[in-house]
Amino acid sequence: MIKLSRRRLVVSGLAAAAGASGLAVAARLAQKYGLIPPDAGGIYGLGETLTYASQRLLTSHSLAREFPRSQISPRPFPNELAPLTEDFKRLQTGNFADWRLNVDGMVAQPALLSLPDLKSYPSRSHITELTCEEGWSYIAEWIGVPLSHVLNLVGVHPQAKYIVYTSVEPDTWDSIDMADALHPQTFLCYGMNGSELPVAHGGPLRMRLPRQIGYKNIKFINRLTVTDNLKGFGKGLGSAAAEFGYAWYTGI
Ligand SMILES: Nc1nc2c(c(=O)[nH]1)N[C@H]1C(S)=C(S)[C@@H](COP(=O)(O)O)O[C@H]1N2
Ligand SMILES: [Mo]
Repeated sequence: MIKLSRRRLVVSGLAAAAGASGLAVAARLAQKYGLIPPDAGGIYGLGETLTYASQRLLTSHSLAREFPRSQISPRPFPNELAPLTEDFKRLQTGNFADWRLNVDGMVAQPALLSLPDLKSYPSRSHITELTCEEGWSYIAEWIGVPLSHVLNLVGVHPQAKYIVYTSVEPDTWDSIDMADALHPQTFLCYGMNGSELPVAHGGPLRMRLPRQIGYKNIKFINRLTVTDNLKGFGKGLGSAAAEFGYAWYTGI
């Protein structure tokens, strides 16, 4: 409901700005201001564009809701897991001492970061809800390092527009724009409810992005690639999920 009325507001706002009416005008303006998501196209592309554009224009600085400690769900549940790879099991057996996060792409200093490296940076936490598109959700305290901290360390090129994050799980990757990447609640998350992040929830490291829906919160990430263009990744739609028809942008 809220999304619909926001969308209408933006459409009429953009159309009014152009002194004309109609979705095509809004779409042209969205394009002009860089508000086209990578999976736009086809029949539903316009809707995706307007959702993304309206969120970016109207809620670009807002925070996901945070909850008091008393609201933390007693039994957070992980969703179903694909079998973990042999490589991952080996790392797990070694308590992730040999695990590294590979940071590459449009950065001044590519980096291979260990878990102790990540934990040596200023840690932050928030108590937020993880919402699955299938209709369930739970609240947990998430602990990690803001993605912005790591991006500042490696020195992101000014032309960069997206961060692609890849899981050890085969064919599992996603991306976010710089607004979400630099958002204060976007974490490289290594802890949950006062403990290490359990493997079932994506340990040793997951993306935690409370402004977007569950499936953007990729588990077991081991690579971040900074880029100005998503065309070279998979089918160019910005995520593995988008290749199956899920929206790339899922702002909540
Ligand atoms: N690597 C990986 N990450 C993933 C998934 C997955 O299957 N594999 N599922 C996603 C979906 S659909 C949801 S709702 C959340 C669930 O997070 P949880 O298992 O920690 O509750 O993880 C997301 N991240
Ligand atoms: Mo999900």
